[in-house]
Order: sequence, then structure tokens, then C-alpha cells
Amino acid sequence: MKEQLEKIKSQAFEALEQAKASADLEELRVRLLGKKGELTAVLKMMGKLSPEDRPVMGQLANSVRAAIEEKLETRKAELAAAALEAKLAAEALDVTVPGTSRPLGHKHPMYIALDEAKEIFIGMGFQILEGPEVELAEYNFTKLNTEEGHPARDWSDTFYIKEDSSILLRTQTSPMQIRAMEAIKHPPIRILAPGRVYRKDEVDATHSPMFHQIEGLVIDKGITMADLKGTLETLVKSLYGEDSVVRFRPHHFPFTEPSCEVDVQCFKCHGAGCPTCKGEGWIELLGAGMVHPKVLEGCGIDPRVYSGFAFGIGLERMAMRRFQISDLRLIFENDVRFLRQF
Ligand code: 2NL
Repeated sequence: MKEQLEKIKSQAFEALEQAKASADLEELRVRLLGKKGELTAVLKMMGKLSPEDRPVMGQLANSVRAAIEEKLETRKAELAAAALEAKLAAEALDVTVPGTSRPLGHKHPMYIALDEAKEIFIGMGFQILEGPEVELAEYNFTKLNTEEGHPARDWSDTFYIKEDSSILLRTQTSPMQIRAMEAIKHPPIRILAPGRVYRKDEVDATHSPMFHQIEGLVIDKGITMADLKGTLETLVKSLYGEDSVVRFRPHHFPFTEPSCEVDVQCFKCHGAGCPTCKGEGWIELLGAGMVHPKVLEGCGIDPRVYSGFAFGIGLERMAMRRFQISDLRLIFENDVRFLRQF
């Protein structure tokens, strides 16, 4: 029996030494130490031994078992370490290999122009405001002193969403400013409202049913036309250079009184007349004016205490001038061959 135990031990050690994976070890454990294992089979024969031999053989059998168990554990640890080693080697990264460069997109020319304008106004202390494109006619027209029957409210000019003309796609970004005035109530107010606006225009080189507008609004005690002129001159000089010449022409908007349009002297021909300014010598930039007292009153601001100015700029025209784009449709078609140039 002693030889049998020694044999089991030496064969077990050899087999364990040759095991290549932890699954092999588990198989061996069952075969060597399990209920139906070789060692158990030998132990079952203990009963046939003489009383003197039994404790000696028992001790030997236990030490064989302990030795096998210990060897199992050592092999388990060795195999795990080897597996980890192999995994690390397989996953090794060569940080010196050159990277794969991915093509990077960039801002749309419209948003380059918008961000430039925003920066100029942020520099003058304006807050940027955004709001819904689907609006109440009350906020788009009525509160802007544009009564029922006004031509701007025509179904041929405005995209209405409800049959009763109460809900529409905003035709200007002023409704956000009305909402801001109602919410703030206590001036000073200095806000800039950029965003998409919609009008029923046929698509051509200068028209699109969706376009972008930037509107600005300043309300405080003692605001005059001089503040409007100073603010807009600062804008024009930041955009077109310190030596630009600005002109204010009388105009009419229902929501401002007095109203004006602002032109810049053509930066190509300096007033002489050329193709850029279509022979005019001047380029129209924006519309503006002093906020109509009725508009202030409608928002809960007392026009006897406060006054203000507002202006509206068409962003596409600004971007077209900035990047010398001749056709508005190029801006919206998003042909990458066009967009890549900016
Ligand atoms: C243009 C120029 C303009 C305004 C927009 C405005 C906003 C409020 C009150 C008064 Cl909340 N006015 N905005 C003022 C003057 C001109 O836009 O060419 N529009 C068609």
C-alpha cells in the first residue's frame, strides 16, 4: 500500500506539472482527490490493514493528499500568472505607431458670422436669448403693434399653424424679446435674440422661406436715438473696420417710432458705385428704431419712465457679404465642396 501511495503521489506530481490550463487542473483534482478518485480508492482498503499498520498508512495517505493539494494550488497560481502574462503580451500597445487621422468638420459659414456678431454684442453687455420657433400670433404681431389686417399678417406671407391664425412660425425673433420684457419688467434690459424665422417667400438668389435674424433690444431710463446710433456704429466698425462710414435713413416699422434703416458706405468703391453695391455706393445692413410706447406699455413697462431702442439684422445677408457668397441657396444646400472653403 505504501508503494501504491508513493506511486499515486509521483504520478500526480508529474500530471500536475504537465497541466497546461486551469481546466486541466480541475480535471486532475477530481481524478486524484474526488470521491471516485485514486486516493479515495486506496483509503477504502484501509479497513483490511492490521491495527498497527492502519495509523501509519493513514498518516502517509493524509500527507500524500496534503502534498497533492499544495501542488495543485501552486500550479493554479503559476498557470494564472502565465495566462495574465500572455494576455498582456497579446494586448500590448505600440504607442509609437502613427495615429489614424479622422476628417474634422467645422462651423457652417452662417454660424461663423453669427458667432462673430454675438461676440461683438456680448462685448457691449448684451445677454443672448433663445426661444420657440412656433409662436402665438399675439407675441409675433399684436404685442408688436401689428394689428389685425396689417399686410404682414397675410396668409400669403406668414406660415400659420392654426386655421384661426392664432399660432404661426415666427416671422421675426422679436416675440422672444416681448417675452423677456414681460418677464424682467424692471429695466435695464440689454438682450440679443438670434434664431430662425419663417416667411412665405419663393426661393431665389436672395430669398428663402427660412432664414436667420438677430434682433437686439435695449431698455432703460433715458435711452435715446444717440444710444442706438452709437451701438450700431460700434457693430459696423467691428465688422467692417474702424474707418467705415454709416448712414441712418428714415423708415417705417409698426413696432418702432421713429424707425430707420442703416447703411454702410460700400467698402469696395467707398461710395462711388460698383457691382458690390449695385451702383448705389451704400449697402443696406439692418432696420432699427426707438421701441414704440404701445409696445412697452403692452409688456408692463411704463413708457413715461423708460425708453429703448431695437434693431433687426438679416444674418444670411451679413454672412454673404462677409464671405462674398453670391447666391443664398449655396448657404442652405450644404454641398461639402462649398462648405469646405470656410
Ligand atoms: C427689419 C428690422 C427690426 C425691431 C426689428 C423690435 C423688437 C421689439 C420692439 C421693437 Cl421687442 N422692435 N425689433 C425693431 C426695428 C427693426 O427689424 O428689417 N425687420 C423686418
